[in-house]
Amino acid sequence: MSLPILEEMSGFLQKGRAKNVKALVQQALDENVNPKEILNDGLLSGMMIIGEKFKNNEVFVPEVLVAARAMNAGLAILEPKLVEVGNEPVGKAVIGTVKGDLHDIGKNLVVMMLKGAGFEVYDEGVDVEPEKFIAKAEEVGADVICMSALLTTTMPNMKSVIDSLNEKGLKDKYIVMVGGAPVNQAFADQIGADYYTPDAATAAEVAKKAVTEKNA
Ligand code: B1M
Repeated sequence: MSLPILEEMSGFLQKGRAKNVKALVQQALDENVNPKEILNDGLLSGMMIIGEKFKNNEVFVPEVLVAARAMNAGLAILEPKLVEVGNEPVGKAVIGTVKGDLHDIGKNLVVMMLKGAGFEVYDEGVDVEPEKFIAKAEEVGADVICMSALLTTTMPNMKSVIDSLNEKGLKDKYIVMVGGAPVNQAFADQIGADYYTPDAATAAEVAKKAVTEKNA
């Protein structure tokens, strides 16, 4: 059983009430509720319920969209508490959701965790063209390229980025990481990604370890 305030937050999130979600996240923080508990039991739990209803045709795209907006609004309030930004710069990461894909909640979580791990993060947003990942990485001198995909139909666009890196002779220059609900280790191996991680916190841990090892 989660705290009543978190259940209320989850309910508002499901209704897409961004203002109420933001206010409750702030209230929960003021009441010293653990930020991870707020994320998991207040925000993500609401999103999971919406996802299940979406799958069962009980709610449709507009409802999911407003719920996602409320989720992102809550995340923005939570971010400074969730992420104690490391003082030591670790490296640079370019991140985005791949071409054709508009899902950004998981990607936004990875951004936060990477920042927390000490990365300078260049967030290219959603629906990112393969060449844009590469151009940005070249421009800023990135160490890591991170790609997120939530649709089985957009996962192949991760391969396009890796293929293009190989064609340009740039693959070894970057650590390429992939993730998102339909992605798994077998797919990552198949397309030649360096790392697959199942969640945002692990993504940041693995990115930090990989960059440190590469630069050692
Ligand atoms: Co969409 N959607 N959606 N949707 N949506 C899913 C993904 C779906 C599974 C729902 C379902 O049918 N059950 C389904 C995909 C089916 C499939 O391909 N297998 C689906 C569909 C079909 C669609 C549309 C096609 C629907 C339509 O139009 N008919 C459409 C596509 C639009 C497009 O992208 N071109 C669509 C649209 C949308 C909205 C725009 C309405 C909205 C997105 C809004 C937004 O993101 N701002 C939306 C949402 C919200 C969802 C669900 C409900 C929730 C996704 C989410 O945010 N989860 C989703 C159902 C579900 O997942 N249960 C669904 C929470 C988030 C924290 O999890 O992103 O998985 P996730 O991130 C996790 C890990 O995966 C990981 O870290 C996070 C946890 O720490 N991770 C990484 C993510 N990226 C990573 C990268 C890494 C490492 C880890 O390294 C680089």
